[in-house]
Amino acid sequence: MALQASFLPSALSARKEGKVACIVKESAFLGSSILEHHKSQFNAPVLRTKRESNHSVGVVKAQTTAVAAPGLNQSTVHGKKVLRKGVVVITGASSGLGLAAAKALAETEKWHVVMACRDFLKAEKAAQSAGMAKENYSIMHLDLASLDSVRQFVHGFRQSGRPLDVLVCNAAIYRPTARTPTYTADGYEMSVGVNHLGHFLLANMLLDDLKKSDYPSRRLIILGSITGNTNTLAGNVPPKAGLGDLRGLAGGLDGRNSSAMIDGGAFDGAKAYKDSKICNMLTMQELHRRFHEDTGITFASLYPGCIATTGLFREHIPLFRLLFPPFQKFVTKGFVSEDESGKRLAQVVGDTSLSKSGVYWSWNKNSASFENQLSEEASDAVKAQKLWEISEKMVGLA
Ligand code: LMG
Ligand code: NDP
Ligand code: PMR
Repeated sequence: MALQASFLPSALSARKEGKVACIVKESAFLGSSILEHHKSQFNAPVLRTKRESNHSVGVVKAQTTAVAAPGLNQSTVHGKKVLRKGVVVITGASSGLGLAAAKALAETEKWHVVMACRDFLKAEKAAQSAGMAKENYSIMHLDLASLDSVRQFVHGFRQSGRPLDVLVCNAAIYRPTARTPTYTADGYEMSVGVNHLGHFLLANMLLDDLKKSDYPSRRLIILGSITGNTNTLAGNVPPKAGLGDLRGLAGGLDGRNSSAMIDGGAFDGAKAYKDSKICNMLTMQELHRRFHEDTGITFASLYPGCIATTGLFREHIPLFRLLFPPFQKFVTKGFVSEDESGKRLAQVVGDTSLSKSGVYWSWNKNSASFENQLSEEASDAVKAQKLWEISEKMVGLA
């Protein structure tokens, strides 16, 4: 992973010179009045990739030079308020929920989606096959399994000159059949390293950018899940999530000096994922406690429903992958399509009715959103603070 990360382009973006056609009507997203047929020149940043040979290791190394261009600020045209496109960064937008949300947001023409992905070509193909118009998205490289890559992403994003209005920490891996742990470039167990620690650093670094945004509603969203909440039936399917006293995390989560599991126990790939989701939900609440009042930023988490068809289950046994979707559709009735889940996440990104901070959103069977209750552990403020402090050290912020 370490090698892979350092040799991949740090930031890539498809070149775009888009024109933003705005529409007159009360926007469902943020409810601002937008002017019809007002074509605003939106000079999207052009990130040019300069490939150069790295002779010492004989591989191609990419560098990026960014040409910053100004965004379109809120202004008044013919007496009407014109809201510039919102800029939303979505991690792991190359498949599943992230892609579906990117598509839903891009289709509104009110958002420019920065798809932060580890596989540039996969993301480009995914965006194209989803029918996303070129001016509504760009792709930047981000491998959450490397903290260096996270830092490079932030640097590249800033160089692009775009403002940041919403960050969605969506990417995740799930390794239910793994018998032994694998590790990130920084030596942390992979599921927690990618799903929690990579996002923890990203969120902390990009907080400054969110603070600078002049957009009416700035948001930081982290995906949670029902399976990390032991106050539900799904959360009681073994192995159950549980962080214990965080001794494995405090010990470095490296499987050598300490356990590869947060609670210090024996490695279990499915549990590591569920643990990482508790971390995600605790982090959202800790962000809310630390920063909401001062910054006005909305911090939120959500359970989008059981999207049983996504790539998340790619490592599960074939029988599971075959039976899981009908099981969720007909037995638990918790199934949700990728399209529907994408719309749900898009609501949390931009809908005015979901602007409350510190909330874990869920949807009922009629797809109406509600504020859900987190399990005792996933809402433990003392644990959240301890998790924050240990995580800060692990990602080099403290
Ligand atoms: C653990 O296994 C692993 O040990 C761990 O390593 C990790 O991978 C973890 O969370 C991930 O999973 C847990 C899991 C493995 O075992 C169970 O969940 C045990 C219960 C399995 C029994 C399911 C009974 C469901 C009853 C439904 C009633 C039938 C209605 C039919 C409706 C069909 C609609 C067309 O489990 C698996 O990997 C899957 C094993 C498949 C069991 C086959 C059972 C046959 C029943 C067929 C009905 C379809 C329901 C499939 C349910 C699969 C989803 C769990
Ligand atoms: P997918 O596997 O379809 O999508 C996960 C995305 O994360 C992919 O784009 C993947 O990239 C990316 N990713 C994985 N590892 C890294 C990495 N190291 N760096 C950057 N990106 C990475 O899964 P889902 O769409 O189902 O999951 C999305 C989110 O939704 C997750 O947070 C998950 O926990 C949550 N969720 C999902 C549920 C479900 O039922 N599916 C239910 C509840 C929550 P690549 O395409 O290159 O593999
Ligand atoms: Mg679960 C009762 C409702 C329900 C819901 C909403 C889910 C969601 N699951 C439910 C029930 C059950 N599941 C039951 C009764 C069983 C035993 C048969 C069961 C089993 C099961 C397995 C083996 N479920 C799973 C797995 C997985 O491997 C998935 C997982 O844990 O991924 C971490 C999973 C899931 N069930 C869900 C959801 C949303 C998932 C996966 C996604 C996630 O949490 O991100």
